[in-house]
Amino acid sequence: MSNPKTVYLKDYQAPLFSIEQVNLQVDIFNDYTLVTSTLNLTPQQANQALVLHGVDLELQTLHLDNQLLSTDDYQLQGEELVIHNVPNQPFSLQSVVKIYPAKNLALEGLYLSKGMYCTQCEPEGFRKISYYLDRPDVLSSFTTTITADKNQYPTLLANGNLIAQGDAGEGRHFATWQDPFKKPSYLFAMVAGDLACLEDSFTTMTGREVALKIYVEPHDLRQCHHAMESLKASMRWDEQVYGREYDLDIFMIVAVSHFNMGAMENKGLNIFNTSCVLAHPETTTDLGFQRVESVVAHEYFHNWSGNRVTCRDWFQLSLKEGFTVFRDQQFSADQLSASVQRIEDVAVLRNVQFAEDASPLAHPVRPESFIEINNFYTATVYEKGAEIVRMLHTVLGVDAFRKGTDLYFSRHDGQAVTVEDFVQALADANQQDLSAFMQWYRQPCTPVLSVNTDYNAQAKSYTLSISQQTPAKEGYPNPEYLPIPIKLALFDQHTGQAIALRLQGETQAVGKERVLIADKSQQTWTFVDVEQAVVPSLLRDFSAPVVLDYQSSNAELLFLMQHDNNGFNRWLAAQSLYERLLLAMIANIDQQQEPLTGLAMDELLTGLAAFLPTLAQQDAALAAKILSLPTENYLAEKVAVINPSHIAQAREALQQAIANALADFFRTQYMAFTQTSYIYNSAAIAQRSWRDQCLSYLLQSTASTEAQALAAQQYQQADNMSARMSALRGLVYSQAAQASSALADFYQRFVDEALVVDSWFAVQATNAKASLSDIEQLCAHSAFTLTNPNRLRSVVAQFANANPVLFHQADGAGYQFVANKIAELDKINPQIASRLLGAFSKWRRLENRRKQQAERVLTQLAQQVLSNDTFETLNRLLR
Ligand code: 0A1
Ligand code: ZN
Repeated sequence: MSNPKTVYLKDYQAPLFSIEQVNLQVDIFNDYTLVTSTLNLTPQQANQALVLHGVDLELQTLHLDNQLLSTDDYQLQGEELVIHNVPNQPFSLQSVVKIYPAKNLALEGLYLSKGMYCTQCEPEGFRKISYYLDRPDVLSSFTTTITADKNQYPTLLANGNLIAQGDAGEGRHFATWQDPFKKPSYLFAMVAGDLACLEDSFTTMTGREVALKIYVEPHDLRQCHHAMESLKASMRWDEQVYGREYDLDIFMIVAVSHFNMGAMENKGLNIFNTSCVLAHPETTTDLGFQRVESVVAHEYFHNWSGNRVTCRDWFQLSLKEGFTVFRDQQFSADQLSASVQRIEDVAVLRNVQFAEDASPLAHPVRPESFIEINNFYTATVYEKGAEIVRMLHTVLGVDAFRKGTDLYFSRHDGQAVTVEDFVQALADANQQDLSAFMQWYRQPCTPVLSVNTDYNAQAKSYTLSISQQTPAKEGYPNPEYLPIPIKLALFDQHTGQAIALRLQGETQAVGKERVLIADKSQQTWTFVDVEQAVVPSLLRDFSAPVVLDYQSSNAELLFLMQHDNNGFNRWLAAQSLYERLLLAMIANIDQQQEPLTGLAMDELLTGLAAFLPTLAQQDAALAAKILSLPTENYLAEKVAVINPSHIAQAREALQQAIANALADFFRTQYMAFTQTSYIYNSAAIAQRSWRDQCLSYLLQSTASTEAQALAAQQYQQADNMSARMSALRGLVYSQAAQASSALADFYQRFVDEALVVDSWFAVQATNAKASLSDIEQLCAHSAFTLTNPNRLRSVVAQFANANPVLFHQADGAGYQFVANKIAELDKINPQIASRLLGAFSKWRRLENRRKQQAERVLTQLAQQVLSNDTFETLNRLLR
């Protein structure tokens, strides 16, 4: 295959032309669409050729200042249109191109989703609609006119305000939209369809009325209310917390069934995956409701962090994504439970991002090169990027951080900027030097923070010795020391209370929680007036994205699980204890011994029995989280050589030990669940998650037959998806006799609800007790298709990422199955195909037999003709 081109951050050059105005005329016909674009261009330097991007466009005509150009006047070279002789003053360029949206299965540019026309332009999709300077630092004013058949496509939408509409003859009509804000092409959007609409309005903090509209297929109209409430809550929250007011008179969301990601923040016209808009108690679990809330907020927040202030180039992607994820995490923390939110966010970080950072796919939050930018919409850019912003927030404090973001937004409004500009604005607003934090954007890998403690009873002093080390990586042989904020408290072992904290040299104590900043190879801090031995609570709320290496005793961890007043750290203590036990069990299984029980297990079980009853009463959601064991993927990062079946065995053994020790407790708690009808609020959600956790443990206990009967009953009586789904999952995962009839019933009941059918596929694809032929059968089901990303993911991605035992079966058949799907999919949707390869990111650390199988399958795949997306990811995996 031809060698794809690598793009480097260091080669950045400002654009040679600016585009003041874009006028788009989009004429939709059944077999094709005609796009006429008129650009007003201004050269920024004399005598430069104009090079526009364009992909899969059939050029019809090209006019420069109203003069028709001949094929001698321009060249079409690969993905570029080059015009050598252009005026040295402002000029206009009109192109007419023909495109074929119905054939566009990659879902970038203009495409059809269930008969509805929609667009996805980030990052480089606009070039599939029209010739353009398709880069984020070219900002322009867009006017868009769409013309289409009136009956088939009564709804015609684009960015900004509707300025004209009417009849276009021959049963056609048109609508013209004008966006008053300059924007890069990646924020362009348009829609043509037959859609129903939920309308509402919002009055901004200065009293302006904004029309809110959510467009969906008519069948889905009853499932839009939660998204609308989430939108209004986000708009209010951004005013209150960041002082950000919405800027247009209309804000629209359109839900589409075929979408590569979660959603897209196009100016004034967000386009969403249906999975991130639709929610109804009968079809959506509590987690699904929360996902809608956070994605609606995320896209809305982009209006300022991303749209008003955008990225200079795609290397700066985390400028908008890291900051916006941080903002949506803050928002979600303010809606339900802050500690549960932080637990969930950190779980993703540790399970997904840490794994990426330790794999051949590792890259800095601001990458330095890429072949295909679509491969860099990663957990590192999003989640680690959000952690960097969170550290800056922690170090500055709430008010100083707000001063910083105010300056950032006012200084750079209407500009395309860099990560440096962001950090500099936070620094300038507070006269602080934050430049050391820039290194977090520049180097990959997760730092390890090692802590040693020493209590001197005579001096009543307590010393923390802290060192840091970031693993080296190809291209990054000498990682620098990073500023690592460590939020901590010290708990008196006898009273269980946090003590006042005075560092040596200070005249008085400063609070009971403090932030130390470790920024050297090795540092010590000594606290004085420490009357009794203490237990340290370190890295509270996960104050930095690091691996904490602190050899606490089991007793200390149990103490923190019970006494820490930071809910997140109670969870972290539980995770550390489970991790310690599980790693010992895995090592035993690796050596063909019994997993292990012994003293540590007894300590854990006694500890859980002692404090769970109270915790379940006080904070059921936290209790449910504390009982969730580290995932297989997380544990795989902690062993030198991975045997996925041993990891699963150990986890199952620990689950069973807890289940049997506390079976009576779980049964009583399950039976005490009293909710009658479904409501969506923090307390009700907490109760449901606790019920589900109790049921799931009961199903693992020796009383599983009884538990299966309870699950079957819960399934039948459920009036909401949370209850129904947890019961169905329990039946399937525990191989209950009732599982197959429940699955059949579920499918029949929800056959018309695509998102629920996705979850029906997912439960089966993640069943560790299934066989590979069961999974193959799911792909043979009439409802399965490769052309809908949600459906595809519900089987293939779920299988590859969340069914480790089957995916990693020792004969390599699981790998082969996924590789075959990737090869097939790569011809249809390269973005998603490339993403699926992430399931192989640990292949080099697998035990020998599996490693050889994985290598064989990946090398075979590399022999094929591949897209740039898949080529790049596969090369990084094999390199
Ligand atoms: N900016 C969006 C994510 C997104 C990226 C690419 C897409 O298509 C290729 C779609 C959406 C977000 O952060 O929500
Ligand atoms: Zn985003």
